[in-house]
Amino acid sequence: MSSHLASLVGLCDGQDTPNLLNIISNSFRIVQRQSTKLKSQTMSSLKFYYDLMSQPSRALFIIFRLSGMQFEDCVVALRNGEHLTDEFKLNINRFQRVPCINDNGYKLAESVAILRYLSAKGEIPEILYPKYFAKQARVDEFLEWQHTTLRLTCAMYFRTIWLDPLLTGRSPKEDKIEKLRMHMERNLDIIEQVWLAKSEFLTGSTLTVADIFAACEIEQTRMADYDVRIKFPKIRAWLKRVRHSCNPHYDAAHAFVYKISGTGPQAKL
Ligand SMILES: N[C@@H](CCC(=O)N[C@@H](CS)C(=O)NCC(=O)O)C(=O)O
Repeated sequence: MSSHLASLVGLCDGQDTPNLLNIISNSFRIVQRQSTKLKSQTMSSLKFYYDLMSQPSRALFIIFRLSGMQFEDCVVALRNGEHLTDEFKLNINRFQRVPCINDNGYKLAESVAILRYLSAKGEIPEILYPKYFAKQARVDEFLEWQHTTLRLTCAMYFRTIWLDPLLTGRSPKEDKIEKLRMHMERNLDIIEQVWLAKSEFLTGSTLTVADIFAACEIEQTRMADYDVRIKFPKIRAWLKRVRHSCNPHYDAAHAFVYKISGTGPQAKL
């Protein structure tokens, strides 16, 4: 068990916490072993700092792998507080978050900025992030929209129901859960009714980075035992298409999420 997480757990009295933490630690060991294997195959001047527990990290991980990009795998264990050190702040990311990159000395944070930077460098295939301005703007429209809507509400739901109780040993009140669920479902409904109204993917007939960012946010709610498939049949079918289009990288990125939630990609939650 990590010392950072263990010290947080020292503050709480939840009965199930140690077991859950063991599962988490074991899962991370497996994912990290896979990452280390990858590292030896992909030494390059682009360093990619990420944690597969983080939704935007997973999105970039999938996009980089689909793009066939060479990058050096730099796993940052958020659970150990590795991003909270002065060294990380000074040398890796002054905002102390993941994902971030160091491209031959050029440091950059913020997943969408990283995506646009690498696209401008010609690293991201046009099919995933279009170059034609009107098509690109449609994908950008989604990327701008999602921050304060889909991402915010799914992340709050996950955090309140899964992460905070793990760290504090206290469960959220029912009315709070209900309110967060309503906010999240309002945005899931917009995905279903607006973004997926006329097309197979969010911004058209083919997969783009918009779908990958969105899917990674929605997948996170599995860990809070939320089954998006029950109320949202279009999202259910779309998630299958996204996974199919991105695999094997989608499942590699979500191995930890599947493990923690106890749900494989095919499973009903
Ligand atoms: N807007 C940022 C979000 C980055 C972010 O919030 N990362 C989280 C993980 S999903 C993080 O590093 N959290 C660490 C912390 O807050 O201490 C992006 O899209 O890259």
